[in-house]
Amino acid sequence: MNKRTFIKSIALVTAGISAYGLTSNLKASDRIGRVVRLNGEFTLPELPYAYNALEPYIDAQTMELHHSKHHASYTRNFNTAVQELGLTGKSAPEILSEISKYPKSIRNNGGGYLNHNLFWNMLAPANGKMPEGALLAALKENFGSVDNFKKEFSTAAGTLFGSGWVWLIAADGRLKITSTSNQDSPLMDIAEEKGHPLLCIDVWEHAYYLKYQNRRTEYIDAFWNVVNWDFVSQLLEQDFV
Ligand code: MN3
Repeated sequence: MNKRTFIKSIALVTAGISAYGLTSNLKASDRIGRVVRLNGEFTLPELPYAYNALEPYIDAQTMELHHSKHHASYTRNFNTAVQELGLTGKSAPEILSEISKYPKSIRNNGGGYLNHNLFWNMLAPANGKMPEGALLAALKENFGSVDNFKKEFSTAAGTLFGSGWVWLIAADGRLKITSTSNQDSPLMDIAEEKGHPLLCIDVWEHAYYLKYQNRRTEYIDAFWNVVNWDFVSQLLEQDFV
C-alpha cells in the first residue's frame, strides 16, 4: 500500500466516524507531524511538556528514562535499519502499514518509534478534563459510557500478558479496544485488529516499574488523570500522518 492509498484508507476510517457528526478543523497533525522525517532521519520528538509535568501520576525519572533512553534507542535503531534497507522517502506510518515485508529490526524499532510518539502526545499534565463533544458521543455509543470504556480499557491493560500496548482504535466506523505485543501497532498490516489509533497505554514494565514496581493496576488508574482528551478528540477527527 503506498502512502496515498494508506492515507486514503485512514481517511475512510475517519469518514466512517464522521457519522458521529464530527468536524475537521483541528490540527492533531501539527503535533504528531514530528514523526515526519527531517533531513532524511526520523527524529526523537521533544516531549510537549516537562519530564516532571505528569507528577505525581507518572514520575519524572520514569519519563526521562523512557524518553531519553528507551525512545531514543528505538529512534536510533529504526534509523539504522531504515538506512540498511534503503527505505528512504517513506513515512513511519507507511513503513508500519507494510511491516510484513520487513525484518524484525524494522518491526520492533519502527513500532517503538511511532508508538511512543503517539503515547507522549496522548498524555498531558492533569487538568481534570473529561471527554466531550463528538468523542464523548462516540465513547457512549460504542461502550455505553465513559466509565465503562475506561473499565474495559483498564482491564485489557491490566491483563495483557508480558510487554505491549493497549489501544483505543477507530476501525470500520466503530471504536474498539485492542492490544498488541511488544512494539506492534494497529497500524501494522500484521495486526489482528487494524485501525486508527486514538489512545494508547504502554504497559511495558519500563513505563511504570520505578514508581509502581509490580503494581501495574495502580499505574493504569493513575494514567487516566493524565490523558490528553483534547488530543484524542483531534485524532478522532483527522488522520495524523
Ligand atoms: Mn515504552
